[in-house]
Amino acid sequence: QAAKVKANFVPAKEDYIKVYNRIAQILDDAGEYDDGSYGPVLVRLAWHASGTYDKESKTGGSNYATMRFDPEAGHGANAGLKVARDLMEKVKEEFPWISYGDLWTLGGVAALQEMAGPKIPWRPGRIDGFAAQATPDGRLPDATQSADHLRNIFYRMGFNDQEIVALSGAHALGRCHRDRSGFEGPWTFSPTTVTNDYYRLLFDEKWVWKRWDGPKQLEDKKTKSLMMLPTDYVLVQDKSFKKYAKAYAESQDVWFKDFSKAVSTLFELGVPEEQFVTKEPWILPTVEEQAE
Ligand code: CCH
Repeated sequence: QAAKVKANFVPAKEDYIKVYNRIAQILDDAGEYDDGSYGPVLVRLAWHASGTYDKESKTGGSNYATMRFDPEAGHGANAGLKVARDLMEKVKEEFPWISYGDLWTLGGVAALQEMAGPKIPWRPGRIDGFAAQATPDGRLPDATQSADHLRNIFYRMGFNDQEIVALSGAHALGRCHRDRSGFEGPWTFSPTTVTNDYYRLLFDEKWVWKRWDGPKQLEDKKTKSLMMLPTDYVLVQDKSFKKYAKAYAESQDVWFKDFSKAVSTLFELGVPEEQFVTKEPWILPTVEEQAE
């Protein structure tokens, strides 16, 4: 009888808000982990689950949550994301009706919004797929490469130069981990708050190649405590990218607007329109707004 009730359960917006709130609680369970929040790694999970999309073959993207399966789980780009998948598994146990694709992208939305970012329009409808739908390695960007590579990877998802630059500002958050990517350090001084500091720092600081035995990365000459990947630095070297990076450095509002739109699109890559339960994406309230 209980199983039958569960099978007939049709979640409403309020139910997704409950999941959002549970994720918001988990963000702060981080304790000594990194900078005290699981937010950045959850954003990265949502992005890597979505960024495998190929618009030509219409494969990859967030629909089937194929990073649950090997070999995709073990792809080099996904190193360290087990932390995030395990956190989301706890939520899945409490809300078994939600698909993994919805859960992981909602995790990204909750993390960004709760870390003072813009609202990310989101809607449910992703379904759980199978290992056979997992994507081949090499679909996510390689940080050691140049502008051509960034364009190849992001154009394949359907994005343009402006969107590439807007999405990259997510590196205001979190850090690189030696034991995950090989790179080391945070991009900004406030890695658990969504700000346009990533762009500001790219222009305002003097960036020099770090002398070390690790992969090629830059450090800020002044404090040597921040980093940029070769692919981050490309945004102020390539003429077309630089124009957008400058605009985002000058206005957080302009960036928030473009970032919100691009992230919302990113998280829906690979999901057939007819699968979504609503035409108009939802703007979910933050925990703070719900308390008002
Ligand atoms: Fe990223 N990212 N990312 N990134 N990323 C890394 C960490 C984060 C690239 C490489 C890396 C986006 C785009 C790119 C986040 C969000 C986004 C790391 C360190 C590498 C390397 C991983 C580690 O060691 O833990 C490259 C190349 C690109 C090319 O464009 C986009 C787009 C987004 C989201 C919209 C976030 C957040 C992190 C921090 C994760 C953490 O654990 O702190």
